[in-house]
Amino acid sequence: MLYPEINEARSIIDLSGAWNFRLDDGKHGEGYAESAFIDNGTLMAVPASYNDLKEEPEYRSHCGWAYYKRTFIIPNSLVKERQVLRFDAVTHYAKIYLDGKLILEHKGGFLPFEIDITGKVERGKETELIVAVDNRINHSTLPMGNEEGTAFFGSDNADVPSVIAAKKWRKPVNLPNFDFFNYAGINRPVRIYTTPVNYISDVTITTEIDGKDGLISYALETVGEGTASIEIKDKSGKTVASSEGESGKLRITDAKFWWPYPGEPYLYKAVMKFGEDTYSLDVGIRTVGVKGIQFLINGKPFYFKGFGKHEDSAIHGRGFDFVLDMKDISMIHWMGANSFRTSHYPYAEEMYQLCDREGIVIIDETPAVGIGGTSEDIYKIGRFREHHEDVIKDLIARDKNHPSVVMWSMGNEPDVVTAPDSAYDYWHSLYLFTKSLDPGKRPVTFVCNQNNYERDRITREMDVVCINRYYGWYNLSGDMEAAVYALNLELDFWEKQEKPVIMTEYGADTLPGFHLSSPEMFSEEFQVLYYDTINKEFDKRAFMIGEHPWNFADFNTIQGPMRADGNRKGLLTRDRRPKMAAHYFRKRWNEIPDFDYKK
Ligand code: E8X
Repeated sequence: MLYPEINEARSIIDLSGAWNFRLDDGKHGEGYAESAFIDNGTLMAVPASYNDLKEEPEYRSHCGWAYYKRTFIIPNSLVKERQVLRFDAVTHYAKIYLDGKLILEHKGGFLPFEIDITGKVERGKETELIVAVDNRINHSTLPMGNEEGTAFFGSDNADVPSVIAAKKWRKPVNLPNFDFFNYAGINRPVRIYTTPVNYISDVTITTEIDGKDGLISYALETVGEGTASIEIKDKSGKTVASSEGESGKLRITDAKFWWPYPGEPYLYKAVMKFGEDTYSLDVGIRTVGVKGIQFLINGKPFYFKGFGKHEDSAIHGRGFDFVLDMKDISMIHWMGANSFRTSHYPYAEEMYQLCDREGIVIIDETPAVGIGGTSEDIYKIGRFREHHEDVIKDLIARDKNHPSVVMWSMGNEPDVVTAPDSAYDYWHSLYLFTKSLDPGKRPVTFVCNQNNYERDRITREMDVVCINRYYGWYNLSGDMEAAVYALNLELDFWEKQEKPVIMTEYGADTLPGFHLSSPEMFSEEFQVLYYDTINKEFDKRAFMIGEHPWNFADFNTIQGPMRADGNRKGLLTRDRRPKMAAHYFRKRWNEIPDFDYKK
């Protein structure tokens, strides 16, 4: 799916701003109801989560529908163009109404969806747009919510009978089986974009390296009449290759390749034409792959230095915040990092575009988090497989052309030990499905939670083993001597698997400004001790090819007995101020090379 762009053939109408808004009051039946706007509600910012933008508690505790409304008009100058209404992300379920008529529904809160509205709006008339948004989570959604009382992070603590946390005796509540606040709303931009009636509907670009030359394979999908062509321009605007036709392979002699920062993330511009239409795309010539226990970028062994992140900030919630993304890129560079995982859902497209330009490597993750949380076999009682496949299809369709994306993560911390065989069947088939969809043939993984690694049959089958371990925090708490012992027992196991391993999460909740002469949990000194102790163990293992502390920054969660104003494992505070551990990693990572760190 192409990201909207303005050029000589295409235009954009941005629908950001203050929309009419109200939470469903539960008195008008399921879903959208005209009555939702009996009064004109309040005003709500788009794009943003609605949860932190008002002061009444129901904005954070709401479970169910919310309604947004605004009008728009198509300028006369555009009425002859093809007009498309695009939502970059509406969390989690959306119903779209044009002048009161349901025209589109979409499940999934982190990927774009769109509808051609050409001819659906009257010339010169204000058209009413209503977006109904449902924030409910359960065993059919990704991320997953508990459906009864089985708890994760205090949504219903262990000594409370599950029936109390169930929905029987009160109006439904969301029970997230994941550790981030269930921010909801129109979280990313809404736009109407136009194209000529004969247009380019999709582009697929893959790249290879042949000695000093780069090879760019391209395939256009088009609608209507026209002839297709492509030009590849270098940074100076000089055309270095061109071709006619809707597909082909172009050789760039003496090419400049895309390298992670501090290497040069060189980008060419592919300019495609079809009839009156034109579309351009940044192209980074690079290769990725796994060889033995190494992850190769451009044939060289890469070491992942970075983080698990969140799209999370005060006020905005999970709402798109380009300024914050720019700040995060700056902090990533400042810490000498080279990568991050889009934990635990696809991020806004603009962040991937920034990473293409800034040379930051991305592990691109689906919203499949929280799969489990029951004593039963979640793969038998859950209702999420079809949606999971849809999400993977849409994720690859959206992000397949980014040089910064080097690996797909099918999900985070699913339960793979309660029912190991059905877990294996689920994830192995999904792994093959994901591999089949990516024209770029990127490695595929999922992220495994702390478990009985000998009982877990599936993690070891991934292209790269990605594990989250909290020895010294959630278990063997504060006892770093025992943590090192237990960690090494497990690393001995992974050594035998002969796969590259990334520690995709490890960390310690840390209260900024809490200092102790003798490091103990929650102090800044302990966070440094924890990381320095564990990193020393990684440095002894050639197959450990990456370290991603959890988390880049503090972030908001549901309330619970282990969350003091959210999750505090950040190297940075929520407003991006460095704790001691950020300074520790800045020193460490600026001394570790991106390539050939492990001989
Ligand atoms: C944590 C992280 C959480 O924030 C992340 O979304 C997924 C969790 C660790 C689970 N991984 O809690 O800070 C470890 C459980 C071990 C018992």
